[in-house]
Amino acid sequence: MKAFPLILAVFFSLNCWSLDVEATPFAVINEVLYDGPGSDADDVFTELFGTPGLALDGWSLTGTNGADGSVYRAVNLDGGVIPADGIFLIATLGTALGGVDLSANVDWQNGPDSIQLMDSGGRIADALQYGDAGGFNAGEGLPTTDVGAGMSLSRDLFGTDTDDNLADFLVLQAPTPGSGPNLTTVPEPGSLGLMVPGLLCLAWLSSGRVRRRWTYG
Ligand SMILES: [Ca+2]
Ligand SMILES: [Ca+2]
Ligand SMILES: [Ca+2]
Repeated sequence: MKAFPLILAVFFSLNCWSLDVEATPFAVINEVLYDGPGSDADDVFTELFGTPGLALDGWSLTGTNGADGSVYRAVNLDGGVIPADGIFLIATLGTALGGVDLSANVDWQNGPDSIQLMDSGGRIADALQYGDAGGFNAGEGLPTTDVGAGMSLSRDLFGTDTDDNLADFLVLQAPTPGSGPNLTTVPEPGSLGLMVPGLLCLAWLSSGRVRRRWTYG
């Protein structure tokens, strides 16, 4: 490949990346374990993924009952701050887990139920429906799997959020509280892999339809 097109592609790829990282501060539900192998309380956890330094004052997590659509619990996140690695770990008081950022009752009902992340303005920043509750589904897109004891539901290594729970959440047999999933390989882009997103980014920027990758809801 000629050097100039490659340099151009890299330039616009990096430009796209800088748009991503400069996007509005955000937080999403990243990983949830709600059904422990024994009693749930010592195993369960909920991870948020978000912008480092984002203060969670006024934010909350709510659990919605898939049987009737009622909110059965609200967990106040006041005082929480998304740490440098972007992963905010919440576990119950007395948990066996280390590295907990906030102790709260995140022993959510075993599904089908849902969890909503509410921002400081009372808007739904993100939502996860696990198991199909039919007319009482309160997640995003299609519900993801209702997993068995000891397994978790997690976004990918990049916290990708397409607002479709079924597409976005993986079932982890080995949960990763406080860190990203143990994906062993992350494909490295070749020159074509850089060229294509670079050109797409150029077309995207030219169209004037700049949309942030991370949006609430
Ligand atoms: Ca539970
Ligand atoms: Ca979302
Ligand atoms: Ca994790």
